[in-house]
Amino acid sequence: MATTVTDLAGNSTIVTNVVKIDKSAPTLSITSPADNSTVTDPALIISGSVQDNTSGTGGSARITINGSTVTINPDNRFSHSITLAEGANMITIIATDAAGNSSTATLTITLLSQVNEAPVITSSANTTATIDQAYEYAVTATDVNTNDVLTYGLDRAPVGMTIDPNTGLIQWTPAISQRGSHTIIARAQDAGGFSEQSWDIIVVDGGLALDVTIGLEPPIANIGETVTITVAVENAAGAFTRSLTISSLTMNGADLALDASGQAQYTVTASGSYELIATVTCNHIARSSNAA
Ligand SMILES: [Ca+2]
Ligand SMILES: [Ca+2]
Repeated sequence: MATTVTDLAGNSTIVTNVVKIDKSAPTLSITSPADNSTVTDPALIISGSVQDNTSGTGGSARITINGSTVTINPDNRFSHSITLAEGANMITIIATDAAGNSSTATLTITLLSQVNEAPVITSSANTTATIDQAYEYAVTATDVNTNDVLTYGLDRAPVGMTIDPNTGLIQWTPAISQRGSHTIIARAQDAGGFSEQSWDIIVVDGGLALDVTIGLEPPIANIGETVTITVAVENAAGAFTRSLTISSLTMNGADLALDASGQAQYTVTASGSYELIATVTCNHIARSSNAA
């Protein structure tokens, strides 16, 4: 900028004055904490650094955090402690230089509850189980007090069901006598309390329905002829037993011995019709089949 100065006598001189205009905002960086952090301690230290194009520590910048002025160290770093309220806290850090240029950083930091609150079960239970097959369900829970150690238990459970107190893993192999509905109540707890989850498990038979058929060879026989009777079993789960009775006008439910392959021989001694009843018992289902 050049200015001409003239006195009353008309003498003049030119005065030169150089004015630098600072248009650069300070560079503000936050080292800690990370934005959107969740913390458990209400005392929070905010640290970072500031650079400006003007000379000196931090250039000519000054820092405020939520309106409070913060000291800038000779290495351009700053560190400032604030006290958080429970829940979400908005923190505004502003660096402003002498020319009024500013940079702003904002942080949202969430302070967790300081009260020891009970854990909350968040998992969904498996609601079906099969006789003789392993049922598993891992109960999982969350706790607002992030460092709490949780333990798990069963407040109501069928015979044989267990839960790992440390992991929450429920294990059970339903017995045949446990077919049907069972109500389970699991809990997750710590020193702050507990929460429960209740659900029903339906225990069903596995696999396909048992199928029993009686075969006759020949299907029609003359007196004195021997008939081979075969009791065939399909879809039995595991071991099974089978038995056979024969009835006629003159005979009321005589046993016919079956061999290991389910066959019996019967020699016809009188004319008429015969009723054969095969009974099959297996681990899961007992059912009869008739053939005349
Ligand atoms: Ca500047
Ligand atoms: Ca807790």
